[in-house]
This record gives sequence, structure tokens and C-alpha cells, in this order.
Amino acid sequence: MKRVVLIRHGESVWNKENRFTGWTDVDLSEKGVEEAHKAGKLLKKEGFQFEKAYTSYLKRAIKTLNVVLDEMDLDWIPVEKTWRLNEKHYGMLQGLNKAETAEKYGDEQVLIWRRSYDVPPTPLAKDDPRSPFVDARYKGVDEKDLPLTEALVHTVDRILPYWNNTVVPEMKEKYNEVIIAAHGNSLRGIIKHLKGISDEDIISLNLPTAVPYVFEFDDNMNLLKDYFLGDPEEIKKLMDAVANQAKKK
Ligand code: DG2
Repeated sequence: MKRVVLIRHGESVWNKENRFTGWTDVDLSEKGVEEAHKAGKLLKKEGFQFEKAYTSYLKRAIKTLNVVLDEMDLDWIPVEKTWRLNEKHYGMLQGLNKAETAEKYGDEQVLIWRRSYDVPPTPLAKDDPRSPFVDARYKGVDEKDLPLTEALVHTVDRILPYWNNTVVPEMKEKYNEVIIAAHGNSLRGIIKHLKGISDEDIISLNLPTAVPYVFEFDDNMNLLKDYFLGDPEEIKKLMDAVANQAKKK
């Protein structure tokens, strides 16, 4: 049996302030760091022994992963960072408060921007200071791959080549247990693919911060089952809170 654990980073400073983040590289809040410690302790208690970790180019995911691995005494394992695991690019919404945006444009429009499968927010200009085109970390990325906004479909399109050509072959060849530390929407994209969730049903999946989500596979990487680690009632409450973040006050 093979296991992949997906984990959204702990609460970020902008999650706390309820602002659209996307590719903005904000840090974890104090609570977010605590959540990462808690997740690491839980994974250790449950006996996970990761052999490799994958994460994004964004520090909220990287730092969460580091805390988790440290709690598990697994700081030494190989870690691969890729821009392909970055959060969905939120275009012109990046930096705006989610509830204020709902006041201005309405709950329904904001739900479309947050959760519709194929309607992206207005794109950033290429030379906007927030654009990946002016950020040194994306220098090695083919310009045609760099987004200025994304809907989930676009996020899935750039994650799947990484899942199919890197994670799956490495697991078939040499690893039984890996962890992927990433983001609410980039992980929703992977989950949609793994579970064959429809474009309509994916709208209602909301991932809480720093709750390990376990996927078990056979040796050929066919999915056997998936489950969250932790108290189901508590997790349900956290998921509902994420869903309600962008409603009018
Ligand atoms: C959040 C997700 O991403 O926000 O970009 O604002 O997981 O990196 O905190 P994360 C953002 P929603 O799509 O849930 O509004």
C-alpha cells in the first residue's frame, strides 16, 4: 500500500485578515505555526514515515512543511519545490478583503471567482508589481506557463503534469509514503483529479488549514480510500468556516 498525505498550510497572515492571497508570498500567522506543529505531532503519532516531500514556491506552504517534518524528526528527507503546486492565481483580487469584495460585487459573484471551475478573476497586468513576470523566483519558468489570473481549471492544467510525470512515477519506483504541502485550491485541484469529482461538485469542497488528508493507493497508484486525520465534527466546522469566509458581513 502507498500513501500520499495532502496538507494545506497553517493559517497565513492573509487568511487571518481574510484577504485573497493567490501567488502573494505571505507568512504564517502565529496560529498557523501552531496548527503546523499540531499536524506534525498527529502524523507522527499515526506512524507516518514520509520518504519525500513536495511543496510550492510559497513560504506559507514551505514553512508548514518544515514544521511538520521537524515534529516528525524527518527534516532530512528530500524536499522538492515547484511553482506548479502554488495556489490558484487570484489575479486582481489578490490583496482584497474577501467579505468587502462580497459587499461590493455580491456573494454570488465572489463564489464564482472563488469556486467556479472555469471563471477566473480579472487578470493582473504583466508589469503589475504583483505579477509573476517581475518576480525573480519564476525566471526559470517558461513565460507561456506563467499565469496573471486562474480559474481552478487552469490550476489543474499546470498541476497535473507534475502529479503525472513526477509524483506518480517516483511513487511507483521508490516511495511508499510522501507528503504534499500546498494550498486550498491547488490541493482541491489534485483531489478533484484523484477522486474524479465533477466540475459542479468541486465547488462545495473547502479545505481547512493544516488538517492532514490521507490518500491510500495500491502499488499501481490506483486510489483505494481517502480520509482526513482528526475529529470529523471539528473538521466539518473548519470546512464550513472556510466556505463562509467570503460572505457579506
Ligand atoms: C487562499 C484560498 O489560498 O482562498 O488564495 O486566498 O490556501 O494559500 O490560503 P491559501 C487564497 P479561498 O479560495 O478559500 O478564498
